[in-house]
Amino acid sequence: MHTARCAVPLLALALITTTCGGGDHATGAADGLTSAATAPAPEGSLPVGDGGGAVTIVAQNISFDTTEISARVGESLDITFDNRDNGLQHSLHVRDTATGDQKTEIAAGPVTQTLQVTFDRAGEHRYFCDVHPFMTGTITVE
Ligand SMILES: [Cu+2]
Repeated sequence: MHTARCAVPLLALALITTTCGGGDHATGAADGLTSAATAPAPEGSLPVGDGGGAVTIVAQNISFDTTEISARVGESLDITFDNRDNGLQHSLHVRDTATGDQKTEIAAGPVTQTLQVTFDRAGEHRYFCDVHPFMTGTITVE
């Protein structure tokens, strides 16, 4: 009998390197992205500029809704002129500001315009519409 069995035992080198520490879980959970976006949100209220005032004058039905305004010498007054007369032209013309007369362009509504005026002397200052001179008001400056 001649049975030659070449039984080469494959010693499987089971080098199973078990890397312990299975997966680094959230180690650095305390860093970074805490988005504390503190947005200072000024709302849509009328901005009162530093040291000045603001007022809105509406032109509607060929008249100003505001005809009495107060202001102070040397302080700027931001006027929003809101022409709501559809298809009708108005302007806002302010007399005797620190830089002379100031006025918006004559424009047909609906349109909103702005005018910033400053007065260098006290008293009553008239304003009116160039198209309709009977549309008038007074800014009392003190
Ligand atoms: Cu007018």
